[in-house]
This record gives sequence, structure tokens and C-alpha cells, in this order.
Amino acid sequence: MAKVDIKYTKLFINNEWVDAVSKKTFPTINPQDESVIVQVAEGDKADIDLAVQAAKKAFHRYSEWRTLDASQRGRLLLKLADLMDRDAKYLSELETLDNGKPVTQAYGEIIWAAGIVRYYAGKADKILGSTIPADGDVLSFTLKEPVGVCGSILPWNYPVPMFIWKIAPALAAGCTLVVKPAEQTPLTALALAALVKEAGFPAGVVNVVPGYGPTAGGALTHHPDVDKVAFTGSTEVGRIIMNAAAAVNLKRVTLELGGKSPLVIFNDADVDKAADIAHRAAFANAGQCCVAATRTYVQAGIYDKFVAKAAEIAQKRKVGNPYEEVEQGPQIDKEMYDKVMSYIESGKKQARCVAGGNRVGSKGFFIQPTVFADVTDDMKISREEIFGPVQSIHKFDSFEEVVDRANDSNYGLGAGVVTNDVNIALAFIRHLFINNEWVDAVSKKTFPTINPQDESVIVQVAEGDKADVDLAVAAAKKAFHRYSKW
Ligand code: TXE
Repeated sequence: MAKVDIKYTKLFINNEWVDAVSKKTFPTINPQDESVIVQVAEGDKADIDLAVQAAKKAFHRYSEWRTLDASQRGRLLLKLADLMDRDAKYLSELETLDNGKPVTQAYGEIIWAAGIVRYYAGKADKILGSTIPADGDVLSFTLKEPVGVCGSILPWNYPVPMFIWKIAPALAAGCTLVVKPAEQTPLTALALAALVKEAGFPAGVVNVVPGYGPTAGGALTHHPDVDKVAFTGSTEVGRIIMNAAAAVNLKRVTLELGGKSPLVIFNDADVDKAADIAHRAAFANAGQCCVAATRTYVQAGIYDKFVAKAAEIAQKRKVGNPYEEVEQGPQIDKEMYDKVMSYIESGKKQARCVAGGNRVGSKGFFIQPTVFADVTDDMKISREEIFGPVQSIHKFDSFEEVVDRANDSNYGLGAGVVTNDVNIALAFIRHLFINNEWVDAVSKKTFPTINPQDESVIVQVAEGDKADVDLAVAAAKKAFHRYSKW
């Protein structure tokens, strides 16, 4: 195992490293051997308050940051990207320690994330408004201003790209931020904070406060001085965040939540190639990927051959020490390990397990790449996000059938198609996602509408309730069917 020097474990507020107000710390765990890597300062409401204050001050209209030219914001971002390239080896070793992903993959993610920073650097001075040709003696135009203080709540599956996806566009636009990394993976977020400072961003522009969801995360979402929250994580917490925003100041909210993405493979596909694509789409990042293709739909003509090939590739996947040449490390933590194993147990009872299905070794959160065949749409493993190395293979006959089945999910996010027929591919892409009549209310109830001039009843109007809204939604859904007139 690599010996990684851990330089930063405190909170990063106003370009300073500080202890939590409470002086509390929490352990971050190595998922490879379940040992404590290091104790990290544990931020909560008091620390979030300080960080938001710093971000608000940095956003004041005469601050150094607000008066900086847009092109200079771009230059600071370019500098940050260069520093990430410089430290890519160190950052990737740190990431592997904290997250467990293979170190070569982690390295690729740092370089990828630096590229994202450069993309947004180029946007900083290209944020344009419009001029609107209004009638009369009127000059009408829009001028885009930064939103203000942004709260970012991160998950643990891609710690560096997630940090960058949240901060780079906000910085390009001129916002300031308070970032709460996932409690499982705080270390690279802190190392990146050090690079933000080194790049020359003024104090308070980026603040990083590690801590737990309900405390530090909750304080951020409930804070009245936070103008926007961007969150990536579970659907359940996404709901909590939207409610918090609605309850406090109606702050803007961006949510990127769970998925159960379908990958559809038609008879004309090359089976070996398709099985390889489906394997990578399901097992990338040990299946801990929001757009993982966890529902593989295979057309009947190639189904048996495909299942055999998928099982063969999964059995060969190298799982083990992430500092060595492997394709898969451990799952992120005990909770996720237990959750994935319980889905595997449920799959074993309902479907045909053709690869994996067990733990690897006795230490660390390693799981065999697992493939289930003959999965039906009603099974738990087909309906719920597993977030682990599990592929579920379903059989289908026709195009129409598979489009309906692929769309039949509570989740959104991603989808894929493998075919050599461009017409099928384009038709699939278009159809994937998700009665002009006057009627009485189902209940036959009516309610009066009142004339405010003399308080008289004008007329009785049909009074819709849940049953009528259900009918209206069904009509709207039918009108939206892929071959409807609309
Ligand atoms: O997510 P959580 P978890 C899905 C995936 C996974 C499940 C649970 O299905 O199995 O979510 O993962 C913070 N107020 N994804 O438990 O709890 C928390 O501290 C404010 C999909 O890790 O949503 C962390 O920083 N913040 C996904 C972040 O939210 C709160 C990536 C995510 O944690 C909070 C990860 C609260 N009340 C999981 N509670 C994707 N789309 O890529 C928690 N947090």
C-alpha cells in the first residue's frame, strides 16, 4: 500500500485552516482494510455559519472577487487546473486511500477534472445576456449576475470531479461557495482547497467544511444567507434538501439523484462487443455510478449467447488492492457493502445468478462482480438503485416492448442503445424518457364562483379532486405517447 502524506485535516474557511468550533473530529476510514486513516475536523452549524459569513463577505459588491474582471476569473481557474495536473499523482494516491478506487482510475479522474476546470475557465468571460426588441421607446436587455453564495453538498463516488463540477461553473460565474464533502471522502476536497488558495483565489471565495449530512449539510441547506444549493446524492436526501430550501428562503436548488439506467441491446449487435460495453457500463467505479447501466435489456435472438459472455467477462474482472493493476477496489463503506449484499441476496432468490454473488476476502468491502440473468421488471433488483457491482439482464422481443419497459422506472438520468441500425438507434433515443372533453367531476361535486362586485354567486363550476387530477394526468401522459398526434 502506498504511504500517502496527509497534509490537510482541518476546516478551510476564509483561506485559513481552522479546527471546528466544537473541537470535534471524525474518523475517515480506509475501505480497503477498514482502518482509520486519520481524524478530520467535524464541522457543524457553528462552522457553516462562519463559512457562509466568509463567503458572503467575499461576495460583497466592492470585494476583491466581485470587482475582478471576468477574464481574470478565467485565469485563476486556468491556474487551478495547472496545479491539479502538477499534483495529479499525489491527489490520486490520496483518493485511492480514502475512496478505494483503483489508483490509475483516480489519476484519470484528476486529469479529467482539470480539463473541466479549463472548460469553465473559458466560459468566465462569455456569459452573455440578450437585447430584446420591445415595442415603444424602451431599451430592454438582460444582464447576467452571479447568484451569490452557493452551498455544495458532495457524494463520495467521484470526490474530485464532483468537487470540480460544483465549484468551477460557480466560480466562472463569479459566485462564492461553501462546500461540504461527503463524510466518507473529505481528504481530496481539502487538498483541492489548498490548491484553490495557491492559485490565488481571494479569501472566502471557496470554503470547505467536512462534516455529517444532517448537521453540516442540514445547516447549509437551512441557511438563509445561502442563495443556492447544488446537491448530488440519494433521492431521499434530495427531497429533504428541496423541503429545507422551500421552508427557509426558497433558495435555488439543483439536484442530481439516483438512477436505474437501461442499456438496450438489439439482435443485430456484435455479441462480444455489446457484452463488453454493457460490462463497463454496469461495473465502472464498482457500480457506484449514478448513470450505471444496471438494467441490461437483450433481444431474444442473442440473449443466451450474451448472458454467457457477460458472465465470462464478469468472472475475469480483477478485484483487489486498488494500488495494484486491478479494475475494481472495495465498495465505499460498511453501510454500502451491507446494502449491496442484501440486494444480491434478494436477487439470488428471484433471478438466476450467473457470476459472482459473494464477498471477496474477509477484510475490506470487496464484492465479486455479480451478474443476474432472467431478471423481470417487477424484481427488487430491477426497480431499486443498488449502487454496487451488480448487472441485471432482462430479455425482450420487440422494439415497442423494450421502449415501454425501459421507460418504466421512477428514476431518470441515463440510457443507452447498442445496434448497428442507425434508424433503430435514433428512434430509441427519441422515445426514451419519460381528451379534449368537458366532463363533470367524478364526485359530481361543484363549487360556486363569486362576483366580487355584488357578492352574488355567478355560477356553479365542477369541483375536481384527486380522482379528476388522476384522469387528467393519464390523458396528458397518453397525449405524450411517442406516436401521439402531439
Ligand atoms: O447518500 P446521501 P449516501 C445514492 C445511491 C446510494 C445512496 C445512499 O443509491 O446507495 O444514494 O448514499 C449529505 N442534509 N447515491 O448515503 O446520504 C451527505 O453528508 C444535507 C447516488 O452516501 O444522499 C453527503 O455529503 N446533506 C449518487 C451527501 O449528502 C445531507 C451518489 C450524499 O449523501 C443530509 C451517492 C441532509 N439531511 C449516492 N443527509 C449519485 N447520483 O451519483 C446526507 N447529506
